[in-house]
Amino acid sequence: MALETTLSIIKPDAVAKKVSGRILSRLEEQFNVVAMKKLHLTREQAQAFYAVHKERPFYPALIDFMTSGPVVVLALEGEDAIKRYRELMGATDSTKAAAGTIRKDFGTDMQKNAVHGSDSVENGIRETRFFFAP
Ligand code: IDP
Ligand code: MG
Repeated sequence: MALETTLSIIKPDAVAKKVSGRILSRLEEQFNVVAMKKLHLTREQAQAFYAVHKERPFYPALIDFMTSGPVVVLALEGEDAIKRYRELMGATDSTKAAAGTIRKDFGTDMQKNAVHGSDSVENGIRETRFFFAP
């Protein structure tokens, strides 16, 4: 195991439902929150952040969703943080996420799934740098 950094975004659906504080509590229990800010993503920011998905059919709707309201962005640090945070988040489809996961408890469906999390060590570093200075 190694000390890793992963990027979390509390998405517009969760912020609108006023559960960002409850989600933050779960994150703080397991990770060191090294940076955090609330912002409203511009279309340019959302398009650049999700550029890897730009050929996917859900991409236009994803950009609309991610720019529909404010988000909370957090850099999380911990041992094995990428995998451990993916487990804490749950499956992409909130309706199929395991009991006790953030997406099961606060998400709605495949798109409105409450949180983002990096999927690899490299993307954890890249996505953290997208939002925060070193
Ligand atoms: P992840 O967030 O679990 O890593 P990704 O495949 O990286 O899932 O997709 C990024 C985001 O795009 C998802 O969290 C979700 O909000 C949205 N998304 C992914 N697949 C679909 C889909 O099939 N329909 C609608 N939205 C989707
Ligand atoms: Mg992903």
